[in-house]
Amino acid sequence: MSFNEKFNYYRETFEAFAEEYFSKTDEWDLTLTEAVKYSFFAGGKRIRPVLMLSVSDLLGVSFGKVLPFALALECIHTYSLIHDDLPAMDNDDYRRGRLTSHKVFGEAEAILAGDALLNLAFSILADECVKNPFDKTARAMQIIADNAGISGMIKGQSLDISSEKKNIADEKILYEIEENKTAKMIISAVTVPAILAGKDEDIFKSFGLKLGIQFQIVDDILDVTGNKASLGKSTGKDEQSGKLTYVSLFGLDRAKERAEEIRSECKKILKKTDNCDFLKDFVDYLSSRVN
Ligand code: GRG
Repeated sequence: MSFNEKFNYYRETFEAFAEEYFSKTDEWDLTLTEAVKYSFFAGGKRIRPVLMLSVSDLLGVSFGKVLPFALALECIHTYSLIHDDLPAMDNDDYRRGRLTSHKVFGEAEAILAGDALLNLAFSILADECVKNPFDKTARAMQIIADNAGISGMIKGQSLDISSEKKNIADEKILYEIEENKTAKMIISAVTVPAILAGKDEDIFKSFGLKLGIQFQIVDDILDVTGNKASLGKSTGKDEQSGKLTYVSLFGLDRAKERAEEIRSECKKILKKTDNCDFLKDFVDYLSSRVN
């Protein structure tokens, strides 16, 4: 299978599982259910579930076992996008090619849709712990919680907002933002299968960190060079709001060079693992988004 075929296979496997899961949620309040599904099925790339399924394939973890974790992670990711788009945060009108949740359902409903997705994630993970009361399941849930929370994505978002407000231009803080806001969720995607398989997490953790930083720098570059039609969201926002990004600190050319350097660093880490062609191609796929 080519990289694209495999990517689509993982993506469709995830999509079918998510659709089946959400089809059983009709008893929920109608407007809120609609708001939750509107964002969840808005056509995101599903990068985190795809990565989780590919590492599971690599390590021999069954999809049946890992899919609830992928669903929980994508619920957390979707909630973070809904909240990030709110007027109190990035104040965006478009996401995933359509109007943002608060533009369609109003702010209160958008906040609740995000809250519902976050709680749903932990409900799904708790169900897994109840069904499989083993250390590995609880440890996988712990990693997802820590990486999404106050020592992870939320910390990164908070640093991002405060650096913007205080006009901070500091490389150390930039790295902390990239690491926490973006990379920690990617780290969860690639380490959960290793935990479930009882394999060494460290290689996947360091790969996830590098890949996440590459992902964020590519996102910063696309905010300058990309367009709304292909990205599905407004561009030029970082400069407008005075955001601290790799591009704002070092310029576009250096950001492109750095993305290339990190691409090689990701590949170097993968040399320590067998049969990881899909992950190597994934690194190239990320880079290709800006080339
Ligand atoms: C609100 C707690 C809280 C956190 C928000 C996700 C986020 C943190 C901010 C969004 C802005 C941003 C640039 C985040 C970095 C991660 C990133 C590039 C997210 C977009 O992820 P994609 O490209 O989106 O995977 P799709 O729509 O494809 O799922």
